[in-house]
Amino acid sequence: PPLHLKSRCQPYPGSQIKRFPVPDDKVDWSKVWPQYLPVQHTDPNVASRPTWADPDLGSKVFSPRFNCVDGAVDRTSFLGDYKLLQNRPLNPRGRTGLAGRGLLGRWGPNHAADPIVTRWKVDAKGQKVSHPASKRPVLQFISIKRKDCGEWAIPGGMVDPGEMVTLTLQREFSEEALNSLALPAGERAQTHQRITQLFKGPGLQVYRGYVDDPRNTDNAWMETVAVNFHDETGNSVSELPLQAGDDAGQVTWVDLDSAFPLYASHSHFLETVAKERGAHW
Ligand code: RP5
Ligand code: MG
Ligand code: MG
Repeated sequence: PPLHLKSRCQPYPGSQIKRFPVPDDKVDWSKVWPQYLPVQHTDPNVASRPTWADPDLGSKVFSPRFNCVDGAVDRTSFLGDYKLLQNRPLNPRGRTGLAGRGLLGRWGPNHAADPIVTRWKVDAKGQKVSHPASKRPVLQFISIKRKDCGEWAIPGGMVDPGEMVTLTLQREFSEEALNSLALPAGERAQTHQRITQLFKGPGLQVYRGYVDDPRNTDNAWMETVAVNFHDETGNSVSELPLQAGDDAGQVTWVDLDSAFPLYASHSHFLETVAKERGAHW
């Protein structure tokens, strides 16, 4: 499993706040560490109670049922039951140096979905391109450049309350890689049709679990389901009118390669795609 590294990044994203430094051997909660004094931080935007965020713990209007599907909000973790310390959910992967929710809306797990749309890389004659080092054919995936941090990433996003993950995968891909939210109604319908074809199959689930996301805190963390939608001939996906939208600043096809730096633990998901399909990594 990916290391708990980005979850300890300095400074905390969207702020100047320095996390309490956590050395590798103190990540695990089972290591007794009385000196540990995480910085408390909940982003002002999260605290202002947008629809996607929980109220503060301790607020009279908020009695979450942790480790349960709580109304429309899934508060269960793919890692099994998480512990609570003084009523706050504890990050199952360990200490991050920051308490509170930071930039995340939910206490405990924040569920996302990551659509990995792939095709084979081909030359001008339409022949598959093999990597000179590994001699394996190269896969390409549709990647977005995140506006928040400028890093390349899978065009994933949060599962809305009550939403089926299959829908989140298609919706986030449409919003971030096809800019569906900004398209005129006619074009939007056309895009929807095209994309429904691609996403109607089950896809290949390559990951389900914790994400080593820089926004993670001791009490709030990202989890995801990453699914690969592969177009063997490449014909239909190559025609998609790529246009960055919502939290994406750019969108393009990127070669799968272990050396290409990606957001959070996205590289780990792509490695599984490459291995499963016998591609270069
Ligand atoms: C990552 O954050 C997930 O893997 C997913 O790609 C993304 C969801 O957050 P937003 O893109 O909505 O910020 O942890
Ligand atoms: Mg999004
Ligand atoms: Mg997103």
